[in-house]
Amino acid sequence: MKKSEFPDPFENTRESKGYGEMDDQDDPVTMLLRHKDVRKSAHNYKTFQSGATPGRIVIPSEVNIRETRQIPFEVDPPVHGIYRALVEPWFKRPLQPEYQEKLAEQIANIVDEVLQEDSVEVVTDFALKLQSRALTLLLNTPFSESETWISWGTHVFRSEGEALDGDKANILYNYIDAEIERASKNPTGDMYSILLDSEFEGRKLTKEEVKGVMVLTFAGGRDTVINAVTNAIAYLAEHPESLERLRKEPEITGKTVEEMIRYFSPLTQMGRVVTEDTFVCEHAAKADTRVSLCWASANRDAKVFENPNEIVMDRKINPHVGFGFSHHNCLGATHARQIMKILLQTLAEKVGSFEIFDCKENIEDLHHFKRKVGFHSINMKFNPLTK
Ligand code: HEM
Ligand code: EMZ
Repeated sequence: MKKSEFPDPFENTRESKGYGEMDDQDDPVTMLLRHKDVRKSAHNYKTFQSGATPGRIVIPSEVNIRETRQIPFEVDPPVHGIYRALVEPWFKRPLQPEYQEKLAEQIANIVDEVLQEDSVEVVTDFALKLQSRALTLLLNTPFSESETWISWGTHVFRSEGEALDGDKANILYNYIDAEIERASKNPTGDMYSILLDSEFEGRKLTKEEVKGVMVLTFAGGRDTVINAVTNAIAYLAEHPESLERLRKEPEITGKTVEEMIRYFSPLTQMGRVVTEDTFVCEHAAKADTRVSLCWASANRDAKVFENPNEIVMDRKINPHVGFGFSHHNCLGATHARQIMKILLQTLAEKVGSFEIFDCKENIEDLHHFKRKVGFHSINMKFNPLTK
């Protein structure tokens, strides 16, 4: 099997039953696997809520390592909409040309750096660096902060071999607390200062609310972006004809980004807490149990996507749910899409070919399902394009 192939572990169960079951720290999860059910349930916040105990909708559950409610992620309508409207303009800044120019410069620099190397470990020396540096643009903080974030590794709550790491989480919380104190004493134009100055129903946001937005911004956009970047590079390494196509038909780049997000589905699933006894796929789901919206499975549903297990670079109709669906759809998607688009353009412009030496796959263990979501490491060489 190719290194850049990501098999669909959900196919049989999705087609035969529509739901899967997994255990997670003695709080089991019923996983919704079909595109239609995932979209319908994402919309139905009254029965499937996000605003449960902080951390519970995440799989693996973060209730033991987190008390701060992530905003607007762990809030339901109608209050969700008020918070969301507050932060949305900030998250749309990646649409501005100046933002894109700075991002393009960062990406060009990092590609130029790896073109000099005989061997590059893409996860740490490329994707993590790129994600951290780009985040300084989203937060509007000094570039030098990215050095600190790089030192935290690829996930802010998890370490390799340990599903949840409380000590690691505390590093992030302490850092954010200190940044909020700094910004409240000496406001700048950064995200902390802007949030501290925002109004929610006639009062200023509290520090705890600001922390809730910031924890989410650090956690939600980290391994997802790292996996999207790494997997895209692995794919182009094994499909030189696709890299060539991006050079010849740059106008398809936006569609290719969407298709890669569908195929790789960097966020496998997200949970909801059931508020009343109900049924999913004729299966009883009791109040106060969890269901999950399995984006990764929905994105391979053959009822919706022709050739679901292939990357069709210019797929015309692509209603993927890789960035979620309905009111909680990904706020970071504007930023993530720009990263991916500029990355593909830059690679097409500067890289002639890649050679993969070896890799260690990152396989999520979802009880009955084992899902490849990315790589722990992948060593390769980037060869320059010679004109
Ligand atoms: C929500 C995926 C990057 C911030 C979501 C959701 C998904 C998702 C599936 C929906 C969660 C739900 O319904 O419960 C992804 C993927 C990414 C990515 C695949 C990269 C390829 C980012 C980045 C940021 C971010 C870069 C910010 C730095 C958020 C936030 C929400 C969210 C704030 C919650 C929105 C709300 O509740 O209204 N993301 N995400 N994400 N994501 Fe992302
Ligand atoms: C949470 C989540 C957000 C969670 C939209 O997804 O991403 C996960 O990686 C984090 O662990 O805390 O932020």
